[in-house]
Amino acid sequence: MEITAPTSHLSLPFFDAAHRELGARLAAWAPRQKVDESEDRRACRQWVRLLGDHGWLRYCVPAAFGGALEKLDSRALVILRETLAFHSPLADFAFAMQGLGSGAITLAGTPEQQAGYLGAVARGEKIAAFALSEPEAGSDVGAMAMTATFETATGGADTVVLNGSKTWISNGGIADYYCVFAKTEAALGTRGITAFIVDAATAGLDSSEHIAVMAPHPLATLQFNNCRIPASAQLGSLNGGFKLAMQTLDIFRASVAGAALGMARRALHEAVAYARQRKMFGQLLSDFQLTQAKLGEMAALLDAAALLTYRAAWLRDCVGTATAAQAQTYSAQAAMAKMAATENAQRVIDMALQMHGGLGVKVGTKVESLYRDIRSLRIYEGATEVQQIIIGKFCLKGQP
Ligand code: COS
Repeated sequence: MEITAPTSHLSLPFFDAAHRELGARLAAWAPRQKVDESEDRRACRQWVRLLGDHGWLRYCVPAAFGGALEKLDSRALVILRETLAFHSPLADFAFAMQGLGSGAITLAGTPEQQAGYLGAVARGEKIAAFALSEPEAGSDVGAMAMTATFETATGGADTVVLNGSKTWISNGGIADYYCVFAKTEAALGTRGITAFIVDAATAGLDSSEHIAVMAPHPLATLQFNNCRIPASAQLGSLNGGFKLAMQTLDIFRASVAGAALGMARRALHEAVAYARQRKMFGQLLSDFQLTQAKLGEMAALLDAAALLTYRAAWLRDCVGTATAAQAQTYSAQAAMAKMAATENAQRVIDMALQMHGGLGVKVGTKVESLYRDIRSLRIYEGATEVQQIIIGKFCLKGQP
């Protein structure tokens, strides 16, 4: 039986008619796609191809470069991720990484860089990746050790030489290019980082070290060994890389919340369906007040997170981030959304699993895979603790 993602939340005033149409169209399309997900890298490539062929990746880039909408629309990103994650967390991953891996080019790329990469990302012809984290620099981005050194050749073009390593890189090993952040001024911490676009085939870049994780998806450690790229591959301003990384993450953090909502909605759907048919002690599981109370708690946790998520996305789309105060408010609200949605989703999924009893831990059941799928969302793109710090700093500025 085909399971379709719910769309009733799209009637909330945060959304307009185009969002409702998008959500309904995707909810009808997603359950009909059949991808063998037993091998994560092959499956991810297949999802990128499918999402590209059917136009969904066009929401990852602006219209000037083949995108569906004039600019990146946070509410569309949230709806897309929520709906895809309801059906397949790997499909959501494939979609999200095309956006995260091209976001810095959308925000700060030269016209040549935008023309060279964004259309191909939107068609699913180039797989994108965002390379920020290092073995000793995860949450503490300013501690990164990877270096980028400019060399001026006599009579030739300037070259940048990259040395160091990146880790936990989603799409590592299958990406066609990486947006890489490296130190251009070692002593300047967050103020000494610059971004570069590095094509995967560049000599001196090794992406072969695959990292196996509990919910398999393409993930690798990258080694840069005297990796030489043209100076024209610099992305954004010199030493402006930290802010560019944060601005990129700001857009996609609200969409991580969307993905968490999709997984939580699926868990609630599974719990309700199971409670309605499972018999015990002479009645249905759904007849027990204990079950009803749990379902009530799950639904409220989900809706609380959904409202924060849609508010953050609406704020970015409709109020904007043009002034410093608007940008800070948006950062804090996106952080609240990511924190609440991923933490609440973990609880909702855990409750759904508990309701399934032994079946909940049987490999291959939907709640079992959701339990593994949700865990990394509380860590990647800024762990819950990082979101708490962002929100806390905002409160201390007197803007709760
Ligand atoms: N947009 C624009 N500028 C921002 C910004 C944002 N969202 N956040 C911070 N900045 C600016 C600050 O205004 C500050 O500017 P000045 O140097 O001009 O004063 C600068 O960046 C440094 O900011 P801050 O002092 O807050 O940096 P910290 O080193 O304290 O880092 C955290 C703050 C922890 C919040 C940040 O490093 C972070 O988000 N870490 C998590 C990284 C992450 O998500 N990793 C996962 C990688 S992708 S899977």
